[in-house]
Amino acid sequence: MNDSTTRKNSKSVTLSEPDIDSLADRVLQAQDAATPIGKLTLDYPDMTIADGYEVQKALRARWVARGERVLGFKAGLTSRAKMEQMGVDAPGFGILTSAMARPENSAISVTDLIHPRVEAELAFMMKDELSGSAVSVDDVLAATDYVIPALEIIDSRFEQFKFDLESVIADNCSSARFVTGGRPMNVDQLDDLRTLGVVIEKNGNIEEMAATAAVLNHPANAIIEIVRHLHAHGESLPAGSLILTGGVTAAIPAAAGDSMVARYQHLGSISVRFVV
Ligand code: 0L1
Ligand code: MG
Repeated sequence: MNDSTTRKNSKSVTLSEPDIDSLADRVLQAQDAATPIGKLTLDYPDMTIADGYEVQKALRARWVARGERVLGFKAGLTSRAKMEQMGVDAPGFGILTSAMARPENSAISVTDLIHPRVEAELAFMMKDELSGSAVSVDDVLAATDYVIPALEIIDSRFEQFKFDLESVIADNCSSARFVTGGRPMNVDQLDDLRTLGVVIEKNGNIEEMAATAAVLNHPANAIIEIVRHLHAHGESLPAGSLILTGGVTAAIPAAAGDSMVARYQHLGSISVRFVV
């Protein structure tokens, strides 16, 4: 095992509290000012994934202190296309807050963003709490109220969208905005959550297409990973959480003037447009 693998796998928190606070302030400032920064490992080369989650936790405390409500969680980097696009080999998890939610068909301002990209995802609304390290796909489906199409607008705060897992986790896995829409459905109304086709159009042209199995072979697996992650941090997944399970394809860059539509088999379509 080389040094970098050892570092990436490390579950130990190595940063001091003042360093965690200072990195959370650095990321928050970059998010609020829409100004890119260098990846955090340039200054903290020994930073671990556990450190990244500590910075994310400090970021969450800052959002909550200014009145944002935690609405749920996101899993990112859950499809092969996304992992290859970003050059990482494991999923990451983040928090969804009320400040990130936008209405369906809304105009998203790019002025508050650095270099937005769009991902089409399957979102789950949970009706029951899930906890522990041994949750199954059936457990996830039984605890799901409904599934619904979602578009996530990600916006890495790192220059040129270049980062490592430690840094991107500290940046809440690039979360920026998200939209849910289309037709919500109960899971028992759908034959198989793995075989739902998704076609993504940008400015009227088909840009990407995939089936929902692209996400960890079954999008419920993303929720299993989130529950395990929360369990490892002494938390559970509360009832009422919205979960974004990850982009089914590589993320698509967006600029002012662009419109995006994702069409989902059985679940309708969802769209956003981008303005200055
Ligand atoms: O939601 C995502 O898959 C994004 C995770 C972070 C990596 C990225 O910014 O592409
Ligand atoms: Mg995503």
